[in-house]
Amino acid sequence: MPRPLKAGFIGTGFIGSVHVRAARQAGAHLAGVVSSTPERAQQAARTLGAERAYASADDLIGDSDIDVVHICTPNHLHTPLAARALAAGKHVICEKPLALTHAEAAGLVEAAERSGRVATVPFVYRYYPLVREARERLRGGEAGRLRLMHGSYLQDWLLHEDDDNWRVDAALGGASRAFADIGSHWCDLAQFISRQRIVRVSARKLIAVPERRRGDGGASFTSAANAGASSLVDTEDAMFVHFETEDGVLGSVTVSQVSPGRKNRLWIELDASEESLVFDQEEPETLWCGRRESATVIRRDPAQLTPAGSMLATLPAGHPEGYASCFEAFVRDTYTAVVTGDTPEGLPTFTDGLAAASITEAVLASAGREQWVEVDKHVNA
Ligand code: SOE
Repeated sequence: MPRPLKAGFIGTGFIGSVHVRAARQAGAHLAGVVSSTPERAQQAARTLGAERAYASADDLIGDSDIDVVHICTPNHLHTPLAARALAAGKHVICEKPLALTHAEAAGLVEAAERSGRVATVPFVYRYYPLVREARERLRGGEAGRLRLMHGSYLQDWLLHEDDDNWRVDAALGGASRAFADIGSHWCDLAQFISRQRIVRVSARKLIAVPERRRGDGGASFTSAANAGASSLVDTEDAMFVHFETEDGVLGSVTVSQVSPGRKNRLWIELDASEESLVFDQEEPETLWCGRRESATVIRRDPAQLTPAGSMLATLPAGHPEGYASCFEAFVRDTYTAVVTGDTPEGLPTFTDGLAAASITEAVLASAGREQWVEVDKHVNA
């Protein structure tokens, strides 16, 4: 029997621990972790059940025993760490946004191609069985010709001026905050389900909380402790985007991290000529299919879904699955690609991370110029 893959994790916050659990579920050996301090790394290694704490990211990357490096750090470290891990011959799973700029993301795609290693980005919402079902209904022609895509991705964890997080600081999180962090997920999902690329955008941005009291760096989805001095904010709390795809499908999305009561509400509707399809990631056990005569709610019942959907359903109907199951399926597919050399259908790679970086840069350019911008032609324009 082949030995289990050895995985190392750089970053042990909320998302780092999600990666560790998914890797364990996929059968990896949890070789070690790196955190922002050696003490935190030791604590995380104990809590998460990893073999050891490394003193630095370079120590982990330099360990010839490790096969796969998971990068779960603040955004500004993604590019340098992913480049070093690929150069050291590691397979890489790098959190989104893959890079702070289109140019950096393009460099990583080239580095991944040169290395021949597997390089993926966790656009994990692709792994909901009912997302695959919606994709299948459009592919099979059952829903008719796609005309419109619209929806929103809303959170409230950055609602108040004393809500702080490293993402607020453009030097650590990048010039775009809400859009790069969660709008990128929505656009990836829209493109994945529709199999169409977003090619033009028109955007407006909102900084609803222009000054924030800085805290301790703040973990995602928690309020900052010890709120300190105020500083000006230059990353957006919300973004409104109109877009057009390569086939002329029109769309719009509202992205916000300041919508009271909304925790992680990714909602997408695709309106085709015969049927509208609605997926709400906070209610992921159902897909709403509307027709003029009647509307149906499709449930995540492996016995009723098409093979594309049922292959991702791990539990019988009525036993709710969710975000963690998606993450597990994504990590399992990445490891399958490492072991077999074959890319499972729908695996999001660095190329998809680059596509998200292109859209983000176009959205920022459009919001700045207040005009429509072509996604692939905006760079250095
Ligand atoms: C915070 O907004 C966050 O953790 C994102 O960074 C994730 O990608 C998203 O899945 C949930 O929200």
